Amino acid sequence: MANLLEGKTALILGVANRWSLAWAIAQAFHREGARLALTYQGDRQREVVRELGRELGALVLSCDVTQDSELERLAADLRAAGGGLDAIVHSIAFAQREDLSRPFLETSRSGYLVAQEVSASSLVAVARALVPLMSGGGSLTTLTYLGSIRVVPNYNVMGVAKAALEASVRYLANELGPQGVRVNAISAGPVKTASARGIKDFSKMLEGVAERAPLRRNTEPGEVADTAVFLASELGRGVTGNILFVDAGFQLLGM
Ligand code: 0WE
Repeated sequence: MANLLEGKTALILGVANRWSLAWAIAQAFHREGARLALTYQGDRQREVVRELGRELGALVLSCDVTQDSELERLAADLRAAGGGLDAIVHSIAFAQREDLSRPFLETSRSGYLVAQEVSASSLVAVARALVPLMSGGGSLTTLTYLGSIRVVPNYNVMGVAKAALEASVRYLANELGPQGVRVNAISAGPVKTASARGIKDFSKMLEGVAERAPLRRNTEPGEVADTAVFLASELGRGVTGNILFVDAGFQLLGM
């Protein structure tokens, strides 16, 4: 594998730190010759992501994906920096911590809406603002999880948001296909990122998956990243509206 993304420009949303799946994807895109822009959210992440961006010669911009005005500014900044986009990776999710521990039945209206806004609605907003930069077609990829289609203890409101995200992938793929823009999701097995920190029994979950998954191990960030490369590259040209499992085979188990 070499230079599968030569000559392409990619935008990656959702790098928080070195453990982020978005960072593994950024490194793989860089390895394959892509020109990169990264976005981060909020002052707390600015210095970390600027430093990471420096390592890959990436343009680093701030963007809160719940604000259309920020997405419009991002689109304008990218146009100013030289125009086109060939690939977008959306690797963003959030639910209130208490909604990932108490019973799903106790999810508040506001907690439900926050999870939907940040984790699902943002994909549509990103597509609306940034697909206009994909004049030569392109690829939009998001990250999802098995909890969208099966009950995973405590995933709760995030499972509902990921279900909406996956349905959004299909509707966007259908509408954007005619302009050569493909839309897909990668359903990654659990990975110990900052998002997983503090989730009750997460280490036990990882052990349980590694024991039972057909490949008898957990998912590595680099495997998710290489699948994102495939989807963004010409190799993925026939794939749209799909949810690709990169999970050591765990999803196929019934018992
Ligand atoms: O999508 C995710 C993580 C989503 C997530 C995690 C947090 C923790 C900190 C969204 N919002 C927050 N908000 C916080 O305040 N995953 C696929 C990882 C994950 O999270 C889980 C999992 C798995 C797997 C939560 C409960 C059960 C399983």
